[in-house]
This record gives sequence, structure tokens and C-alpha cells, in this order.
Amino acid sequence: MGYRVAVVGATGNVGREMLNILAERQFPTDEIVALASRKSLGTEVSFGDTTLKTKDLDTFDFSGWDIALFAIGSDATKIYAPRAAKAGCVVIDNSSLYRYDPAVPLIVPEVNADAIEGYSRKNIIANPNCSTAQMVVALKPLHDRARIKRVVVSTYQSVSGAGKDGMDELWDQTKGMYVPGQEKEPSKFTKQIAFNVIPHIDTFLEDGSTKEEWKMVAETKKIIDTSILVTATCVRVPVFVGHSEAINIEFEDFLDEDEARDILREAPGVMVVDKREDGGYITPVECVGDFATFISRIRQDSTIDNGLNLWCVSDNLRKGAALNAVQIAEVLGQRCLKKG
Ligand code: 2RA
Repeated sequence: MGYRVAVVGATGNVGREMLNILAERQFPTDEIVALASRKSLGTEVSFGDTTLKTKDLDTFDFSGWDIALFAIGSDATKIYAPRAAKAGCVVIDNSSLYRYDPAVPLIVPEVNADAIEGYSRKNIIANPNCSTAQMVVALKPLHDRARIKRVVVSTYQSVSGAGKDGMDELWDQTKGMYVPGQEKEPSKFTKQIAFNVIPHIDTFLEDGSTKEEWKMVAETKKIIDTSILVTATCVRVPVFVGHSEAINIEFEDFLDEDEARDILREAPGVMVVDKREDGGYITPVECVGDFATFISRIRQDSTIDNGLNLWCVSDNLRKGAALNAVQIAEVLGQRCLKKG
């Protein structure tokens, strides 16, 4: 006995990855439906060895469906997620709409799976921001050992975080650099992204930080521990897929770099690639398509008493979005929606 599963936003980067990962992990489905806006009606999307034709989200009846994986923007989610939840279908939402709602669990299964017990309050579970998900997978096992006081993180986020349009812009701008007459002005990003980096993701806030940076702060606190101080600088880089993060951690107690490396080697969802030699570290192009959160460059920060630096890389479409959502569905099935 399996579940009746809907993927909402099935034609986007994340929606397509959700279908891929549901198939790869053989999530128990009795029936699966790909939903999209009317303009994408009938678009074919892959589900394992099969092809699905998208159906119209606007007229879809979620009654009798068990789980809906949402990968659409917050505005559309505001319309359709309550409709699905009210019909008895548990929504796992990748947008930021419900992440900060105290009645909605914000889940990274390797970190706070127990928090899923609260899902029935709204029948909605929130997926964290991609840059948060990979970071908390790395932080949690270290926090359990030496309690984290403060995190300083700089991110190097790929253009796929901005959707297909972001990937197209990097491609077109790069091509335009080499093919006369094909120059491409910035449209998705505020400045040129080809051969450049942009210290601005999402909107600016009153205090001079961006909403992307605020998300990392708020979500880390909700997922791990409200006492952790976080400051972030989120940067867009000319990489297609794979977010990278330089993370500096200050602990309450001293944590030796070798012990930290051993802890991370045993941590769920983590792959340590850490040798102090040429190529002894992970780079974004090597993480694409993988499920793991990769950690490299683990080393003491001797400028403070209990400091540690590390490098964290993960496929932002997978652990940062689609994989985490499917893992939430797996936990939901195992703990809350038992079948058969
Ligand atoms: C980004 N984290 O990378 C945001 C949304 N996916 O653009």
C-alpha cells in the first residue's frame, strides 16, 4: 500500500527534481500526479521510466490525496496550499510562506525530525531555504557536542536558486561574452552575473541585510536552537547548480578540529572530503545530483578561543529543496501516515 502523491509546480527546476527523487528513492506511491499552471497544461515531465502529463492545478481536487509536494512561489502557495490542506492532503511546501509560522513545523529530517509531530495543526510542513538546509545538517552534530554560540556564514549561491530564468541568464550572458552581437543585459539579476559575483539575493531590509540573509538567521534558530547567533552574507555566483558556504563557528566549549571531523564523518546526510592537499576538498560541480551535504576545509579558528572554520557544499536543488521535501514525506509516512 502506497500513497497518492501530488507534485505541485512539476515543470520548474525543483518540481522536476522532486519527481526524480521520488522515483530514485522508490517512495511508495499508489498514484502520482504532476500539477502545474494552466499555461503549462499537458507538459510532459519524467517520473522514473514513465512520463506524466501535467494537469491543471487550478481545477484539481486534492480530496483523497495523501501528500502534496509544493514547489511554486509564495503567492500561488497562499491560494492552493490551504485548499489542499483543507481537503485532507498534507502539504510539504518549499516556498518561504509558512516557514516562520509557529503552527507549522520547519523540518530538516537529519536535524529535527521529531518536530514533524506538529504538522496536523495546519496540515502543512515547511521546507527550509536551500542555503539553510545544507548548513544546519553540518551544524547540528557539532552543536550537540559543543553547543554553538555564533555562526558567521558567507554563501556562494548558484544561479539555479533563481530558477530556470537564472540559469538561462548566466548561459546567455556567458555566450554573449564570446559571440559578438549576442550580448545579454542583466534581466533576472540586478547586475551582470557572468564572470562576476553579486552580494544581493532577494530584497533589502531596513538594517541593510537581505531577506535571504534574514532567512538563514531565522530558520537556523527555528530548526536548531533560538540561542544561536547567526550573521550571513549571501552572494550569487556564476555557477549553474550547487551552493557553497564558508562557515565560521564559535562554540561554548573548545572543539578540536580532528574531533569535529570525526563527528561530521558519522553525521547523517554528511560526506566529509577533507585532505590538506591539491583537490582535497569539494567544489560545486562535484556535488550536482548527489544527496549529500559535503564538508571540507575543517580547521581551527585560532583568532578566538573556541572557533572552527569549514566549507560546506550541496546540490541546492536536492538537499536544498527537492530531496529535503521527499525526506520529509518519508518521515511523514513512517511516523504519521502509516499505510497497510
Ligand atoms: C536562491 N535560496 O538561491 C534562494 C531561493 N532558492 O535564490
